Amino acid sequence: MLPYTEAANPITADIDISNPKEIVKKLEECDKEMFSPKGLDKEKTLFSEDILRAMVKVAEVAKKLIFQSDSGKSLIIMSGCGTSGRIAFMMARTFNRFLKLTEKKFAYTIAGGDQALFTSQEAPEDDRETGKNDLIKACEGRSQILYIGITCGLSAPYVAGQLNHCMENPEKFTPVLLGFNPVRLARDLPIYGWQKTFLKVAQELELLSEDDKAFLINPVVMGEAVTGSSRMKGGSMTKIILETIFLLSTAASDFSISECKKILKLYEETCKLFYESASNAVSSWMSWTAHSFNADGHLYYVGSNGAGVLGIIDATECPPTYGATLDDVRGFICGGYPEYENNEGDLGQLGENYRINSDDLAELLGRGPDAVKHDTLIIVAVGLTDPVLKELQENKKLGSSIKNVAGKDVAEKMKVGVVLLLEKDAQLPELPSFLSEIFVIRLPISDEVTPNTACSFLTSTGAERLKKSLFECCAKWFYNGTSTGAHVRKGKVYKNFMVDLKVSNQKLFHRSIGIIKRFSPGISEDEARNFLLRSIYEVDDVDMTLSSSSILTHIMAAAPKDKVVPTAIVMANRKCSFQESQRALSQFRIIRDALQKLTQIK
Ligand code: S6P
Repeated sequence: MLPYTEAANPITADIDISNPKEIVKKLEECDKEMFSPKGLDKEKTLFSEDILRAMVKVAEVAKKLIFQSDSGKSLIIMSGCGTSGRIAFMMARTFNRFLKLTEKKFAYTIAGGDQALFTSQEAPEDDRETGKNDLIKACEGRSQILYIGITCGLSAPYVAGQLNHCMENPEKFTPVLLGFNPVRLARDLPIYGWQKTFLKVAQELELLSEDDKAFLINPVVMGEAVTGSSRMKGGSMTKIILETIFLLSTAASDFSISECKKILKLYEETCKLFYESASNAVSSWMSWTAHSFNADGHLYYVGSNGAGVLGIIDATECPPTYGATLDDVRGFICGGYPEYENNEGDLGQLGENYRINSDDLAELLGRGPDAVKHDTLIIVAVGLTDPVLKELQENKKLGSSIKNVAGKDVAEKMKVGVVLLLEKDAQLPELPSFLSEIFVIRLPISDEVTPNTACSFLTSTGAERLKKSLFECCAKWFYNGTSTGAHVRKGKVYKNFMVDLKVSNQKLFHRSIGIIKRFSPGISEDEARNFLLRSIYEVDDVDMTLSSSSILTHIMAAAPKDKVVPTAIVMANRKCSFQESQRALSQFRIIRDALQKLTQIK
């Protein structure tokens, strides 16, 4: 059986031929599965007793570590690869800010280091030794550690190395595994230079969890809207679970399963309200962005605080998910690096794509109206005091540069708009007239669902923090929906698979074989692997030397190449040579059109 996180979701089987409104509807249905997946009687899901119990236990451990008297020695560290690592970073940032302690209590590690917060770094995901070393370094000087390893697929070797290190040092670490597959579906494939697989590590941890020496939080959330794209539900669920745990540990004097459930129910309600009030906004921005992409334009996001961070995260995920260029989608935050608060500080010297300040966006727009006329800019503001609104209202650097490109009375100009996330009764702020579109998303819609009323066990600052977190989720759903839908509309997705993926780590190597098999009727897994190798090495025969080389060798050969998987699919379907397949594909600009025409898949 395929792990749930790698399975195609029937809800989005025809997302590639859906219109924007239909796409949003499908995304909504998929997101709702986080809270109430259907037909899963035998699996643990978010509201299962075991999951809630584990969350409460972890919150108790966290609370002890944060507030105990020798607290200088304790640390809560979260870690992961790709989106999982980015959410780990965001949670550390959020709760360090919330606690305002002189000594930071929350930390993160991410495979590939801080560069991975801005550009995708897939290969380090497979490196369990570096995972272990990163953890050791991050924990220097601390003797009591709550470690939360996040891997949606229960598969990342980087996280396996860290979990294993925790289990070897139980006097120092309490390990937690957070992901979205049952243990039996954890990855059981060799990890380079190691005798253990992820499955083995997860089973050891499961055993320890029977005595509360480790914890397992792994509700099933069903397949992603775009198969395997764990930046979506996986990332959202990670954020929701971690925020719930840390709100309990930092802002509730007393808590049990019932309080945990109340917070989660607010997220569920927010998801429902978001789609009720934001579907039009998402489908409109999705269409405009697709229009930009088709004219070789770009999508920019700008926001502040958590909404700014999430815009940058969403942008960073587009190259690995959709083969987008680093410039296609970019995110910016008011205040830049000092606001971002990542471990390694300002990385702007690494290049254009590491410049994240809203002033950098202002400079980019300074190239003039003609240079950006095909682009789309979305300003996301949370509440009336959001600094990004000030930028606009007071005509600061960003505001005046936007006015310069969007305020002109010409037929073709940059599409600029604001998405305002406001409380139910908040008045609409005054905004400059050159902003062509203003969407308002109001939460909560009914009074019963405010954090203060539904979660009266939280301190008032805790309830405020929860409110911000709920708004942030809306911002995440908004960004994810817009960028996913725009890439779908651009023809990047075939059925609900991103077929033109980069074969740049073990997970993606195996996913590629699965995709080739699925779209090449009648071939076996071995044959699919063979076609993949033929495509990677640009040959028509795979000899023994090639076929027995390590997966690492294959990945290194494949990573710099384009259209590896589509080429293999066309070879398999048309029983043709590598050259013929490449020639056939080169007739098409859009991969989805190519596969529709060149294969027999219905
Ligand atoms: C996001 C994308 C990747 C994953 C990364 C870690 O859509 O799928 O960046 O975040 O591969 O995956 P996992 O399963 O260990 O969380």
